[in-house]
Amino acid sequence: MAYTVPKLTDYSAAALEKAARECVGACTGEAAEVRNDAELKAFRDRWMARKNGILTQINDLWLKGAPKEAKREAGIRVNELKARITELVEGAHVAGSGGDSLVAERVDISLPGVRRPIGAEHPVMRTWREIVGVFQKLGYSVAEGPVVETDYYNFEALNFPPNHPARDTQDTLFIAGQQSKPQRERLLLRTHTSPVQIRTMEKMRPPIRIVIPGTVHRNDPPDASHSPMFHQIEGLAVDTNITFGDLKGTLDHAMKALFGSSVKTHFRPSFFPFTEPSAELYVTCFICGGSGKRGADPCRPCKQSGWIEVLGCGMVDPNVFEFVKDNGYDPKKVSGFAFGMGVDRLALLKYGVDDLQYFFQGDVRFLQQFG
Ligand code: 2U9
Repeated sequence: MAYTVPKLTDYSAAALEKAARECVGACTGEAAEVRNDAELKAFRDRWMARKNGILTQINDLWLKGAPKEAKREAGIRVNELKARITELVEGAHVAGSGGDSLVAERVDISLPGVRRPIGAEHPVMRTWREIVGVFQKLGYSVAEGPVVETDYYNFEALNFPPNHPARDTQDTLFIAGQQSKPQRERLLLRTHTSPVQIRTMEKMRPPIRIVIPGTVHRNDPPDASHSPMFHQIEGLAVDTNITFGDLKGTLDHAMKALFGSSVKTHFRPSFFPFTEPSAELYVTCFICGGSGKRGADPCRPCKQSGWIEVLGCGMVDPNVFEFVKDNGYDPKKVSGFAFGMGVDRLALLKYGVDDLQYFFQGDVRFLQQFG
């Protein structure tokens, strides 16, 4: 039988307690019977409707009808009851649709688990880590520095004098609104990580062996082999009596560690403002093994030459040491070699990717191949 609010004649504590217990019992029972949204609405209305809902009836019948001396006690009881009923009605839900019912919490352990896709290291970062690791094993420390640099550290201290045409080889992104400053203080996005070598030499006296990985920017529109942002790793070794032979031995070892012990290295003369003499380093193409052919087809990465250019290097130009001479880098007393490589380009070659843009688009289908 559906619950109806009884009239109270006995206002003793025991009678009020009994009436409240029956009311809560009825409400709990009805809440458990709710089967769908329409029933849930009807249940809520039946108990909570301002006009003639059960709580309103209780208020009218039990409270307003209470004799004067019982009003206070009845008021406390009715308020407790209202709170409990409100709690029950608000917590009610359609059976099986969630909430705190035991049925809803039952877990089907025969269902497959939730698969969490496991990420993979980005191929550029993996190449970065591998290269840095090779030099760390040789005793090199890792140094890092700011991406927004001054003209002084990015160009002047690296032997690119103001207005020198060598600056045009690195199309630079300048920070706006710097014209009122002296040129050497103007800010730009570093075009190479070389400023960090200067900053490190200002702080640390020779001998030093450092590698500097980092992002650099150039005003190059993006295409299959260019990006306005890319990654470089540069290295610097300064000591007494460092020779071009040390440079060749170090880089030959590094290339074998990176690309396999069978690669051969080959140096060709080049020019950079900050090194003299300068060279480009080539390794035997690790796609075709130096033959220039892939089966009957020509090998594309090395353009059939059998050699791939991997980095630039050279002996630090004495003019560069002049800028840090006061910290122990007197070009008459010390010498050093430096090298620089594009991490993204090496990752392209290593993984046989034909478009640099894939690295920066964040397409999961591309990245999943490296998982
Ligand atoms: C100091 C002195 C010398 C760093 C060097 C190169 C040669 C080089 C390029 C490789 C591809 C840049 O990413 S890339 O476009 N780099 O060829 N970099 S020597 O020489 C230094 C650096 C700092 C103080």
